[in-house]
Order: sequence, then structure tokens, then C-alpha cells
Amino acid sequence: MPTAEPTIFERIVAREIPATVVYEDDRIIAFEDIAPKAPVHLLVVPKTAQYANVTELAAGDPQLLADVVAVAQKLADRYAGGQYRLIFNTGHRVGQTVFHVHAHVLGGDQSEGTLG
Ligand code: DGP
Repeated sequence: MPTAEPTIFERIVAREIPATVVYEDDRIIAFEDIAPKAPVHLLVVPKTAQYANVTELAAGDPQLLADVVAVAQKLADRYAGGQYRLIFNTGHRVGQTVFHVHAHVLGGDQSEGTLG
């Protein structure tokens, strides 16, 4: 079976390109977004490249989705006083650019930035 070009997030998981990693376990990695849209802007990413978006992840591995949410909460507790927005862009028309499921964790003063 032909293999697709690895996504940028697979290359971060493989340490082929650098990132500021703030959390990692056997199935999930989290790192700072390269273009932050809020004072705290982290990406929580399942290491598997199997799922392009949150709908696929929810259908294919609901426990992994629950674990992504738990990691988001843990990171928000650590970096954003426990208050945060959790965003899964789904589809290029709403701004999804990396088709490897990931959660944006946005914290800090909401007036300082939005995803757009
Ligand atoms: P989305 O638009 O939902 O597909 O979000 C993709 C995010 O990934 C976007 O906010 C920018 C971030 N991003 C893209 N390339 C890199 C990279 O090489 N390193 C890091 N840390 N973040 C990246």
C-alpha cells in the first residue's frame, strides 16, 4: 500500500523537526503552536496519523479522544489557570491546514486573540 507524505505533526513526533514539547506519553504529544493566537496556545496531538479530524478520532478511538481532552485540561491547569478553549478545526474552509487530528488549547485573556 502506498504511504502518504508524512504530516508536519508526524515529523514532530519523529523529532525530524523541532518543537517546544510540553507533554508526551506513548500515544499523545503536546507542543506550542508555531503561530500562537492566544497567550497560551498549545496543540495536543495523537501520535498516530490514522485520524485526519476529531470525527474520525471519535469514531475510531473514543478513549484516545478522551485522553486528548484530559491532557488538554492538565496543560490548561498548568499554563492557563484551568480556563481554556478547546478547538478542533475540521475542514479546510474553517482553517484546518494539518490533516492529522489535533486540539488547539487556547488560554489567557480571550480579547488578546482568536483563531481565524
Ligand atoms: P489547523 O489550522 O487547525 O490545522 O492548525 C494547525 C496548527 O499547526 C496551526 O495553528 C499552526 C501549527 N503549525 C503548523 N506547522 C507547525 C510547526 O512546524 N510547528 C508547530 N509547533 N506548529 C505548527
